Amino acid sequence: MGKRILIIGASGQIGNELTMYLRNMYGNQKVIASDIREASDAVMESGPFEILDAMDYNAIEKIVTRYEITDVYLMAAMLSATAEKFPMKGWDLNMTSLFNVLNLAKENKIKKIFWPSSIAVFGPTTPKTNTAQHTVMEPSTVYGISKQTGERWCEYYHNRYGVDVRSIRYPGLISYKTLPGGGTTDYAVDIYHKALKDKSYSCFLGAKTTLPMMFMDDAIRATTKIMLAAPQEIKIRNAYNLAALSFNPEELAISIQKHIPDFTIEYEPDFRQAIADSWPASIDDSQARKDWGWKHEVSLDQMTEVMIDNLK
Ligand code: AKB
Repeated sequence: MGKRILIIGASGQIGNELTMYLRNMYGNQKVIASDIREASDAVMESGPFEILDAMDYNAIEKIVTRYEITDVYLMAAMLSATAEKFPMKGWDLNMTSLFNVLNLAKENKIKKIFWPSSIAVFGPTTPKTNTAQHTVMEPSTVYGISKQTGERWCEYYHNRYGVDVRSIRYPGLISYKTLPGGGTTDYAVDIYHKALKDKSYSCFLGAKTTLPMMFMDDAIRATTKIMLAAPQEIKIRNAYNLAALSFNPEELAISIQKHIPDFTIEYEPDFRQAIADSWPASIDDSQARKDWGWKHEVSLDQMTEVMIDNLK
């Protein structure tokens, strides 16, 4: 039997683009999109879609059986800023959805899982620059705690039950197709929309807040690459560090000013500043590069050009 994929969280920032990319790779009917709400027109019109609550094990199991799913990409999650407002809801969603797919794999109902982790697994005591794969990890946000715990469970299910689960620690992701929702790195998407609309942006992070970031095309490439790798190449079964860019709001504004010279930015840090301050500024992803050949392609200025051209 060939590969049949279920994307849980296909309406979100990553899920939307991942669905279209995988449909292109494997064929529209082989990639079942699902979410608690309807997805973009592109996703809804190009292949199967199911309304699905990631917290409902029985509902996921039914879809897995009906479509004979082999691989699940679990992209549903509550991100860092929203989870600080709703800590228990964030914890419940992020953990229950993960256990649902891990248990499906444990019971041999699916073969392979992709589950995204995040740079949020690191915390204020983690070395800030070139943060290593193995280092101090004391996350201070609910989202970070859920991702770090999730990583431990992924490794446990792999070691104990042989579950083929693969994960990467996404940095902030930037795309023009779908808006992010509820993250601390969302400013780096928002800024492009406001630059084109108003020529000014009020940033909720300070000018010098450097964070690891990545253009969505690179993130999708990394996601599909790790899933295509031979099992023996995946040496880390919690989650791989993954890096591309590191910049702060001031540097991003300068990149935008190359296209919109009268663009201005001001800084009004809010509660998200403390979250950003607890995360690394740059990431050492040499292990991902060595184990499964990860390589980013898009620079800051290239990303700005694509963002502005497409949002215009
Ligand atoms: C967030 O800001 O919460 C996410 C992330 C870094 O995982 N974009």
